[in-house]
Amino acid sequence: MIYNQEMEAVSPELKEKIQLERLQQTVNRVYHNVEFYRKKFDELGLKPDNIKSLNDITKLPFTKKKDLRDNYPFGLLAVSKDEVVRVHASSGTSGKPTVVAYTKNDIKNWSEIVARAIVAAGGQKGDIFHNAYGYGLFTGGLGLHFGAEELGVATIPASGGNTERQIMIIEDFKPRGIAGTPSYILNIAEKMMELGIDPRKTSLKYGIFGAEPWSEEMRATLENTFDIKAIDIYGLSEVMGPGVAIECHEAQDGLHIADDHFLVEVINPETLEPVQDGEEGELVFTSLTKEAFPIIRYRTGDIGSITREKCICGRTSVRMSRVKGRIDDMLIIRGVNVFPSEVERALLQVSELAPHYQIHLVKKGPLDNAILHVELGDEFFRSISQDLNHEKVGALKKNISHLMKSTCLVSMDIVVNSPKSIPRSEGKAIRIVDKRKNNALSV
Ligand code: DLL
Repeated sequence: MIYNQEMEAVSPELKEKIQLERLQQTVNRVYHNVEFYRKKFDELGLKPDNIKSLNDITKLPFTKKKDLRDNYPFGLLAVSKDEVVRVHASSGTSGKPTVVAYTKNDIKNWSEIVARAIVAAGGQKGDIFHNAYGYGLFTGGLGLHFGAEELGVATIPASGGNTERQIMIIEDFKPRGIAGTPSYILNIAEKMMELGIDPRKTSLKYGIFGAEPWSEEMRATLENTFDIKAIDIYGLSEVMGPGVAIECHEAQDGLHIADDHFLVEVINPETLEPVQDGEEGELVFTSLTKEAFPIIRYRTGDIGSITREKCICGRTSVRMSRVKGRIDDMLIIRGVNVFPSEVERALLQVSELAPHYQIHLVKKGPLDNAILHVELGDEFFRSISQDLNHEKVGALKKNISHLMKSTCLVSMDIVVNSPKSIPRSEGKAIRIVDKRKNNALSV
């Protein structure tokens, strides 16, 4: 089923017409209402009238996270404060958060976009829907919540944390759908098993997972653990929040971008030139309908690719690949680039391990070193009489080390831990722990 057939399955020609009109409106809006953009346009000798086709987007300046920080908190608003009905913020790794804002109309559009996303994921009116994304300044909780209400599902605002209570609610309220970060939902499954509850026997049929990078192997783990369809949802607060793109349950093959609201480009992060469809690069988004916080060519820092090929579900949008990770999270280990999600893909194939890991960056003499922390599964741990010095652990370490070399082309020290010793997340998982003084992720 498609929530908004008219728009989601619109012909590419009409879509482009709508996009151009909306792009021109957005460019006018920011030029006249946001000093930051007016200055940037003037520096480039650019007037809103110069945007005559969708290709002219490349004439526009990029926006970066730093621009949001420099204009903290409300410097990039394109409406007066009395039109703002909601504020969200994303916590930066350091310093002040980046703040975003929404008018009533923005919330209406966002809710519809998320309603479309839930339907794409296999949800339908009348469902009970367990929302385990955090409620608060983070866009996950309220973003999914308003979309679910718009669709007409009974929404449980569970938020993140208090896992035993979440399990009681799932057992008693019998939701069909669940949403949360993949790492937290896995955490719920683990707790269920500890309590003697079989996650495959719950009422759940589909899960909407995102807000952090995850792999196809993690999808298989989640689908097998819960006997559900696991659907990838993408978004970021600067562009709107969850729902910028969603996989359809029909194909589970790329995420449909809500491209009547967000125009996507993929660029080479070094040259800033566009790359071909299908080629990997940095995702860049321009909002087309946002009023309070329009954003022009936002450099997400996320690595992915796009395709314009038809999807079997009937939606006609551009699709993006899974996000491999953020450029900032890419490790350069002795000259080889590797994303934590690639490490995850390899590790999840090792049956002796639990699907939890962390990469620690430490100083080793004058050099930096990456240490991969993995965790044994319960069954294997019991089979070696809980002895981490068992010879099978030594052999396992060697195997993992070989696997890292053959699949990720990197050498990492491996530390094998007992079950449940790697910290569990209640929201976004922490995959990289930087124990060095400087923060450059190059080792
Ligand atoms: O994470 C919004 C969101 C909430 C998306 C719930 C999906 C579900 P931020 O906190 O601003 O917003 O973080 C955005 O998270 O730039 C990506 O690096 C990462 N991210 C989000 N979704 C995915 C995904 C929300 N499906 C940042 N796969 C983005 C990989 C993702 N990374």
